[in-house]
Amino acid sequence: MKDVIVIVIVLLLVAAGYYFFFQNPRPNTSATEQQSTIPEVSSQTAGNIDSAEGEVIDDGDGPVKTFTIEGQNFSFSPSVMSVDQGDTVRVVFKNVGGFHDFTLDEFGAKTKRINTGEEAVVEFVADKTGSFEYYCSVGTHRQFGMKGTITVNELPEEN
Ligand SMILES: [Cu+2]
Repeated sequence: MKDVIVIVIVLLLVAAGYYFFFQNPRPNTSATEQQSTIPEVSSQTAGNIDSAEGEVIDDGDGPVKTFTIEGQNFSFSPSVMSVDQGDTVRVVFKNVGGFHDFTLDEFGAKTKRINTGEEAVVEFVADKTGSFEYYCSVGTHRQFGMKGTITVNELPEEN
C-alpha cells in the first residue's frame, strides 16, 4: 500500500513539473505578443485621427481646435481636416520647403506668405457646414496640388 502512495506522489510531482514547465511560458509569450501588437495598431490609428481632427487646446478663452499643417512644394499635410459647426479653429501653418501661405476663402482665413522654416497662425470660426478647399495662393501652387479639404460637420439637433 505504501508503494502505491509513493508512486501516486511521484506521478503528481511529475505532472506538476510538466504543468509549470509547459504552461507558464505560454501565457507570458502571448502577453508579450499582445503588448507589442496592440499599441502599434492603436498608435497608428490615433496618429491618423489626430492629424485630421486636430487637438483641442483651451488656453483660457474656450476650446480651440488646433491643427498643425505642414506645407511644401506642392502639398499640405494633413490634406484633410474635420471640425464641427461652431468650432473655433486654429491653423498653425509650418512651411517646410518653399514660399507659401495657407488660404481658406470661405472663412476669410489667410496667413501671410512665409519662407522655409517659418510658421504662421490663423484662426477662424467654422460657422458654415460643408466641405471647403484650403490652398496656397502663391503663383500656380494650387493648380500644382497644394490644396486640401476641410469638412465642417453639422451638429446633431439637441432634443
Ligand atoms: Cu505654395
